[in-house]
Amino acid sequence: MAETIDRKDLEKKMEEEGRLPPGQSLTLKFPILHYGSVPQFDPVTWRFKIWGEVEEELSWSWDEFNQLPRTEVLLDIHCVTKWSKFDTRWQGVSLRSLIEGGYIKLKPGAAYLLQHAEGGYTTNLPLEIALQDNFLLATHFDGKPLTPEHGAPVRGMVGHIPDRPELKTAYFWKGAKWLKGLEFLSEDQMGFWEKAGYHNEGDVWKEQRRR
Ligand SMILES: Nc1nc2c(c(=O)[nH]1)N[C@H]1C(S)=C(S)[C@@H](COP(=O)(O)O)O[C@H]1N2
Ligand SMILES: [Mo]
Repeated sequence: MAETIDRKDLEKKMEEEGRLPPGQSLTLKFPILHYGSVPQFDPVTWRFKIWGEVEEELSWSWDEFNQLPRTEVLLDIHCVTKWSKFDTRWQGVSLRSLIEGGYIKLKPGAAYLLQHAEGGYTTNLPLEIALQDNFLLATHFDGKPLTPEHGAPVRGMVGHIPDRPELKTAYFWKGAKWLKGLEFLSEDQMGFWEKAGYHNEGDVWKEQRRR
């Protein structure tokens, strides 16, 4: 089958370029993976909240969220269930730009981020990673608004940027779909899969799948 040949060839190319983490295989599809059901998005009642180690708690409406500075990033995404998707193009808001732009004022003790999603899903990252160029509050994939299944209207995104080996990359579960809140913490707190036995750091290059 032509598709199989394409997939294998591309996978080999990614491996040769050093872009295929250990134990991963390339997919041309875009799998949908989550725990629980897909929530409804109501742009009128939706709020995005920011709390914890911040000088001021925030609550943005969908209109307000859409006025934040925007950026685009190309990411290779790696799911712990072993599929990888390359050169995915995302648009949205960089967390670092919100801090640098004074939209969010962190307290000096802030060191970790806990993403809170609709339905109770959570996932944690150190700010060291959440403030890198490969973490995004994404609203669009490939120029189109996120579909409900992929996390509309906003999801956390973490992936690898080719030729940026200095950036740490975590598995894709560390980007919460249907993101509703960011909690800044002085001490690390495990999220949904982390508590269930997945690795707290989840570095794709170190193949940190489970604890
Ligand atoms: N809210 C929420 N976000 C989530 C999950 C989830 O169960 N709930 N699963 C994670 C996992 S394990 C993966 S691989 C990606 C899958 O994103 P996709 O369905 O857009 O491929 O979402 C992540 N974000
Ligand atoms: Mo995953």
